[in-house]
Amino acid sequence: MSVIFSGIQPSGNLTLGNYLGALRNFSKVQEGNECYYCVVNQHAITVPQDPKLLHERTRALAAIYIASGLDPEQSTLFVQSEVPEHAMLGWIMTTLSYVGELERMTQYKDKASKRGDSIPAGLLTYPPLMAADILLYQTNFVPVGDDQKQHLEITRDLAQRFNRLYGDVFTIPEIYLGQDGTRVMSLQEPTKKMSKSDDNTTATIYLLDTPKDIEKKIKRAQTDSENSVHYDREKKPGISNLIEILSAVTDQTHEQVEQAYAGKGYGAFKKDVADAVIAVLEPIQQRYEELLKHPDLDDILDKGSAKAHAKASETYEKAVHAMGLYRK
Ligand code: ATP
Ligand code: LTN
Repeated sequence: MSVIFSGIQPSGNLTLGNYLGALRNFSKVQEGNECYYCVVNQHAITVPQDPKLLHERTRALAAIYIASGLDPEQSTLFVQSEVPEHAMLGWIMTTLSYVGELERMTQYKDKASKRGDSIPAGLLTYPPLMAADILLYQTNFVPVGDDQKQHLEITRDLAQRFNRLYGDVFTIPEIYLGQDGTRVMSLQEPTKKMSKSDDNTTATIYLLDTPKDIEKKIKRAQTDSENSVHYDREKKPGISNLIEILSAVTDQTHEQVEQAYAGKGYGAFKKDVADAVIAVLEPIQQRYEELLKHPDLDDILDKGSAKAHAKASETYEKAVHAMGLYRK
């Protein structure tokens, strides 16, 4: 049995990228493992958030977790800010981090470049908080999209640094990318990743988009003029992205998709991609609506916090004792 930990920020409406790159793998690995899935609201506040929206999105994300297949009996679902050890160990990890290594993170560089002269310090210290999330649970595997590789590397470095200085306290975690490490790209600029914070909403399929919107967005997705469904990330990024999406939602290889559409044009292909995406998202949307209204959701999160807290505090105590950060 392995310990699995992952988190998503309640910082916007979830996308098909979040689902195929992360969420879907969460439920695939839950059986037979000890899993913790967290709504990382303290990471979300590394950029300004509207308080009311942040509150709503926190609950909504927990409902999406369950709607997309997480079973609260098998997995511990909780909200980061309800387990204070995350921020507490986050501070310790910050003290072990070097400014230079934090400044090299591509996510930091991307997000900081959009903030002019007022770069929140939390954007820089985001990785040590993420390391704390993972290390508190003695995690073996972290299912995330491949854009998080760098953050996983620094988490491993911090764990090793701590263990070298103060003795073996933390398990060294590994990234879990799933079978193909799907990275869903923007429908409008297919060399960029599909992102929930993209201003151009036609570039992004949201998990809660209506079937009509999904159809429209896929129909308008950028392709090329060849009219041949053929996988080539470099030369045909738009079509390759759609092939990847169809492969992922129908559990086929790229080759199988290419074969099925040999001699067919983009019109028919796009229609099938849209239908396949809708077929995966509709049941998730139905369950989500039911859950959001149900009082069980808060019970699940209350129990999740208590369970997560029990494990997190055990690790935290070990860490502060190893460091001499205690009195009695
Ligand atoms: P933002 O775009 O606002 O920075 P995000 O969409 O990247 O946010 P996160 O909360 O940072 O969302 O990521 C949640 C999880 O979804 C992570 O594991 C991340 O790797 C994964 N993920 C996000 N976008 C994609 C994508 N386009 N393809 C595959 N996985 C993705
Ligand atoms: N940085 C992650 C979100 C995140 C996370 C974590 C993922 C915060 N803490 C711990 C896995 C484990 C992202 O997806 N942007």
